[in-house]
Amino acid sequence: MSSDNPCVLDPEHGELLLYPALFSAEASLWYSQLRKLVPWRREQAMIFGRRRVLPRLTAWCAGAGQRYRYSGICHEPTPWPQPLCTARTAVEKHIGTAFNSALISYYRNGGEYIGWHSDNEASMGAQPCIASLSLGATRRFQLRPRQGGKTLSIELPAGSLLLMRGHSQRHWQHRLPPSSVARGRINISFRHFEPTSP
Ligand SMILES: O=C(O)CCC(=O)C(=O)O
Ligand SMILES: [Mn+2]
Repeated sequence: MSSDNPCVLDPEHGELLLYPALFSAEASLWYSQLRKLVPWRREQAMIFGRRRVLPRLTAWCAGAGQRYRYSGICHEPTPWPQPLCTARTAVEKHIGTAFNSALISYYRNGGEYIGWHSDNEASMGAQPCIASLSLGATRRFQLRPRQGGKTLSIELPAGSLLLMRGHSQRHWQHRLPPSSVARGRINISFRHFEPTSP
């Protein structure tokens, strides 16, 4: 783990913090281990009333029986592979917050992406703290204020950690647009999950 200082992306509120090289030493091993060990799934979502296959692979690591539902997707929980436990402990130690779940996405090439959204489901709590760890290819990530205003574009290299906390999910949307890179990327979005219904 390197001891780099965060870059504050929203100086007014200080709720979006980027540590560009926090886990650059560990990133390559975690990427290759997780690519092999995670039971990747291709989920379908309901978007504007139509079933669509997600343009990425995903896995939801959480406690037994803790399903994560949004946009017509129901992620069944899968056990935590060892490298993910190692990464979680390292992230928790650095930022001083505990996480009980992780949504993991595998973008096999630049053609795979995630569209504009906020992670603001009730099950994430009123002020979710999301620690987003990037592994593999560097990709551009964008944030736009919900009230309108300038879109922020940042690069997320392997080993970077983006912290989204406080009211940031209420004030901002984010996405990972398609790109021309050929290499794959894994994103781990550590969260604290509070199931709201059985
Ligand atoms: O891949 C990323 O950097 C973002 C993933 C994301 O927004 C999510 O899983 O909710
Ligand atoms: Mn998200």
